[in-house]
Amino acid sequence: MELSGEHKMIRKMVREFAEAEVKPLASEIDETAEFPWKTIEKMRELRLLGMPFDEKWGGGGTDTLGYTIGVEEISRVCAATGITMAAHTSLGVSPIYEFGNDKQKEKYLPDIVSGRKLAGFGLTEPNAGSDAGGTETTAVRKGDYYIVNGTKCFITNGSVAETFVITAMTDKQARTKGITALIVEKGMPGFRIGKKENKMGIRGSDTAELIFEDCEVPVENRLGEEGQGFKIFLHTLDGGRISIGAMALGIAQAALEASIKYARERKQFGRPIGKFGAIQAMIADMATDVEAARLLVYDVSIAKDKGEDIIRRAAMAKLFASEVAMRATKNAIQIHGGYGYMKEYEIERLYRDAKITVIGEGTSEIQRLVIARDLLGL
Ligand code: COS
Repeated sequence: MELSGEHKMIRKMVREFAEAEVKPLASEIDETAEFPWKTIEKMRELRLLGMPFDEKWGGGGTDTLGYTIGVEEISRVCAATGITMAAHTSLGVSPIYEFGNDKQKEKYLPDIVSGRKLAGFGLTEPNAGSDAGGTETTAVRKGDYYIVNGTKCFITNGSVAETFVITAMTDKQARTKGITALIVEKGMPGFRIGKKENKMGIRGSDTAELIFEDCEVPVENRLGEEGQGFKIFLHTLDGGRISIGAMALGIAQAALEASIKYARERKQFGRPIGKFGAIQAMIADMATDVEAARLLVYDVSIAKDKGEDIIRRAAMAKLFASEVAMRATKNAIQIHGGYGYMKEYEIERLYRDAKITVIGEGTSEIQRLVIARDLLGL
């Protein structure tokens, strides 16, 4: 796909930044699982934490495709930083940007769109993963407040973000139509951060529990009406799935580039291993996969800005790109042989980082369910 001059510039700018500032830390934050605050500060200065939002709120003013390219480029060098950016932007900021009233936008957007404060999204619970409607967190109205009780788990940016949008049940009988979205802030009485997770991959990103114990959330922090929370969240996840597709694409691109470089340099049986058909086939398939994933992810990014229905296409792009990332990183290790298995070569990190993309923001099984339901209309 031929990109416009503006999109090419975005790629160039983000790639230069990623190579210079993000890549040198990728291995270290993977090893130490330390959140890359210094990188986040630099991303804030470049408006990389609010790329698709209006400049009046401190955003980058790009379209969704520009943002997709941004997440792809950051993830190409460090998926942990990529997911931090994607979760903040697509899951943390977007619901307030799209569904907030004027007062909520004025109160929250300047800080989170500019990235002065990080944002997160609290949907998943110990007993509500794929079944996102199974939310057990409750919000009981008491005067001008909701009293919130429950636990959210596996929340990206959980311990580093200051503003979250969460789901809570306000009417259990109404099932998914009884779920309400609330904006919560760190520091609200009764809201605390629980366990910080020790993960297989994307280790430099932050994942933590959010715990609510009789937390008082002002009614004015309700996003939309009571009962609209489930649809707000599913809509938000459609956009989030594009960003996970972009992250997977960046990881797959990195695996492809490393494999090409290694296949040209590594000599066995007196010649570069890239001369052997078995290696050529893996590289050819990897490149074809990456190209196809890119087309799907870019196409749905453009469709989103046109206001088209993207539910199926976002699921397809995320499903395909994440499975491409799995295949590409697996074969990149195979091409690198023993060296690929060693931490020094940084290929095994790509493999570990790729795995979350077939799980987070809806497993591959859920994406197939969303696609099939849409096609079959059942
Ligand atoms: N955007 C807006 N509304 C949507 C929607 C979407 N993408 N998808 C469905 N809806 C609506 C439906 O139209 C339905 O509305 P009505 O009741 O008015 O008809 C309502 O939401 C409920 O939908 P549905 O009955 O399909 O809900 P289910 O509980 O059966 O399941 C799935 C929905 C499985 C698709 C949903 O739970 C899901 O996406 N699960 C995965 C969650 C996930 O990704 N978790 C990871 C979070 S990581 S941040």
